[in-house]
Amino acid sequence: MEKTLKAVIFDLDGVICFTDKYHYLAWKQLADRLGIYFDEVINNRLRGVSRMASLEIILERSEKAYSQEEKEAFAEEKNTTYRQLLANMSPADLADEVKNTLDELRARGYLLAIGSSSKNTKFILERIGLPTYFDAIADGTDITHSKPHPEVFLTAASKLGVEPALCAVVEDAKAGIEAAKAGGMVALALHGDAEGCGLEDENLGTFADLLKYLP
Ligand code: B16
Ligand code: MG
Repeated sequence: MEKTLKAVIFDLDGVICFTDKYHYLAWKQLADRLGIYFDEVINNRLRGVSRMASLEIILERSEKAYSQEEKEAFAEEKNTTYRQLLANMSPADLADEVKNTLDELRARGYLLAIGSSSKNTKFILERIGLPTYFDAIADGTDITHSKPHPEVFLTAASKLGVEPALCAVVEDAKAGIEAAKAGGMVALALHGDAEGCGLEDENLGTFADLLKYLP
């Protein structure tokens, strides 16, 4: 890996912490109320995808067509349930491996940022005890184009003041790896459908493996 890399941009859900079970429970509650089939396989398609795009995937199984107004109300309903579930998170949901690796990367001189599709990013970072840890945060509130569009990562790089080619992105979603490559960044895959998707520059076996690739 290039020694000249200056910054690391982390996806949040599926990389820094794991909120997918809460996304699943909240979408499941909505889908059940609407009588729409929803399972873990469909839930996997929602990784890294925006809230409204996630809803469209869920509504693929609906026999009824809904208006834009109804869809916005459904997304809001899901988000209310999701935030109630997120309130259960605490600093115990941040793995020691993740925190120790972040600290070591910072000690090695890298700037650290978050690039997440989630509009709940700041709330989640507060819950896990990292409200002010990162040098920059780009999230769902900053962007109009969701991953695989590179906007969220380009925004993070711009907030850091680092050119995209000198940023590595860590992602668990193939859409995120596509976004990193579209932004001209080094793409590091960790688990999920990012791993082995064919577009990544490296596959990380574990979060701590970052220390092998980022000297
Ligand atoms: P919200 P990431 C993404 O976060 C999640 O992976 C995805 O499942 C979710 O739909 C999206 O955030 C939007 O989240 O409803 O909280 O705005 O993986 O990009 O950190
Ligand atoms: Mg993710």
